[in-house]
Amino acid sequence: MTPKIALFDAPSKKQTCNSMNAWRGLLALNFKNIDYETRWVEYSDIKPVLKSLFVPSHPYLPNNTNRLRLSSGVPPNNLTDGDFYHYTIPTISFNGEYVMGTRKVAAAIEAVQPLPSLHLDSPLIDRVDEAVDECMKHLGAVILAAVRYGIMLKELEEKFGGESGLQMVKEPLKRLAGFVEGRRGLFGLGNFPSYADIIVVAFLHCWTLIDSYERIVADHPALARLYEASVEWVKRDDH
Ligand SMILES: N[C@@H](CCC(=O)N[C@@H](CS)C(=O)NCC(=O)O)C(=O)O
Repeated sequence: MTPKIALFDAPSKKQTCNSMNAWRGLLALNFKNIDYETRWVEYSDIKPVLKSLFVPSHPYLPNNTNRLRLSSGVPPNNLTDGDFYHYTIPTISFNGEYVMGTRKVAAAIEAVQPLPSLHLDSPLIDRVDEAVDECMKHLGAVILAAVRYGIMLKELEEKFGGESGLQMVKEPLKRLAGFVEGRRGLFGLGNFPSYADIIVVAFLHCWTLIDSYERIVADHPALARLYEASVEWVKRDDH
């Protein structure tokens, strides 16, 4: 029998999953139809809660730190302790063990139940991850404003004007769509889904949370088709 897994996640205002990183873990669990329960932890409590559970700490860079530092002229290898999260979500626990970090969580889920496979050895994963990171460099703060404070993208645009993050994200978004366009099937690897698709779907799903999904996929029907094909994995998001 599959052991019961707990997924540590930070809740949106509606007590549903809103973090793109946590969604990767959640989608992997849903994809494999593995039972789990969510442990909600507010962002400010991630470190104290995981520390109190003796989760081994690990220095994780927030998704796009290296690229942000490069674009601001700060060498990426000049990182200080403060640049890292030492406790992050997603974290999962099963059989009394804790696993933290998106890739390690995916590997642990794959080990718990190997089929259907996430195809974690696919080189597509790094390429997709990199394109999503690039998008999040421009759009991450917008998602955060919406899910944490309920301020929607349209409101931000009306209030502050300026060049929309959506304009700046055109190139990496095109790259992302390129990974699924023109394949034999709906998915990055063709006819069967893999973790690379989960990374894309987690990203796209964040945009449904802030009512801007249509704007993100407008020019990229292949991304819309991937999201629609993945709708079963997206259903469970709140327990
Ligand atoms: N690179 C990490 C990034 C995970 C991450 O950035 N998680 C955020 C939430 S989306 C987090 O836990 N932040 C810790 C905090 O806000 O204290 C991974 O792959 O797991």
